[in-house]
Formats: sequence, C-alpha cells, structure tokens
Amino acid sequence: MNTLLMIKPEVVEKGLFGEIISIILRNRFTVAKMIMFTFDKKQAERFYDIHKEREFFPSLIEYITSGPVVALELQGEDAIRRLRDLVGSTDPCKAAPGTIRYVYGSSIQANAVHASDSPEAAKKELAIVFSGF
Ligand code: 3AN
Repeated sequence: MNTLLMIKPEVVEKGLFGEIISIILRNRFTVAKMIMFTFDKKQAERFYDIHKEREFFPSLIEYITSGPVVALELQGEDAIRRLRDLVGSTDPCKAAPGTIRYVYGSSIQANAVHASDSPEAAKKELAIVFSGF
C-alpha cells in the first residue's frame, strides 16, 4: 500500500524540501507522484476532518493553508510503517534523534511533515491531494 508524505509550509518556505526528499530516497522509498500546491480551506478541512472537534483545528487549518506544501505518493516495502518511523513523534521535542521531525520540526503544529498513519488514511489523503492527477 502506498502512502503520503506531505512537506509542510514552513519547510517549503525555507527551501529545505529537497533535503527531506533526499532522506526519503536514501531510505529506499520510490516516488510514484509528487506535487507542490497550496491547500484551500475546504480541502484542508477535509484532509484534517478527524481533528475538527479539537481546539487546535482552526489554527491547524490556518497554518496548513498559509503557503505551498510538497506532497509525495511513496511506495516501498511496508511503506506506511517505515515512513511513520522515519518521520518520528508528532511533537518534535519527543521525536527520536535522526527522525525528520527531530531535525526539521519546530513545534507540535509546525512539525515539518505529515505522514499517513494507516491504509485507510493513506487512501483518503492520497485521493484528496492527487484528485485530478
Ligand atoms: P501526526 O501528524 O503525527 O499523525 P496528528 O494526526 O495527531 O499527528 O496531528 C495532525 C496535525 O495536527 C499535526 N501534524 C500537528 O500539525 C497538529 N497537531 C496535533 N496535535 C496538536 C496540538 N496539541 N497542538 C497544535 N497542533 C497539533
């Protein structure tokens, strides 16, 4: 099952998305699709709908629509689990050294990247991001 990696706006703005793509490629993932785009509000609300009752939801939507993201559909052996391991904990302060969020994350919200956490999430998120491609 393929998975989604999304490089978040603050990393794209700093011009660091190439470093993250290099890490991905060096860890034996294959890029099936890649796109740079800016979420509109409706698309972001659908993407993060499981969090819609959380107090941080409005702030999360504002942040994720604040600038372009780079999204990659990745394939590879055990891709969903391996990518989550490589990405690290949601909170960069708790992420293990060597993980992407340990190196590039700034806060629990601006945590550098998103990675699908289950086959169902991957299917839904890939459909939202790559609809029409
Ligand atoms: P993950 O991205 O590790 O799967 P989720 O699904 O719990 O983590 O959270 C989705 C996104 O919501 C996070 N990447 C982060 O940007 C934001 N988020 C999660 N928890 C918080 C929080 N306590 N405060 C602010 N933003 C949060």
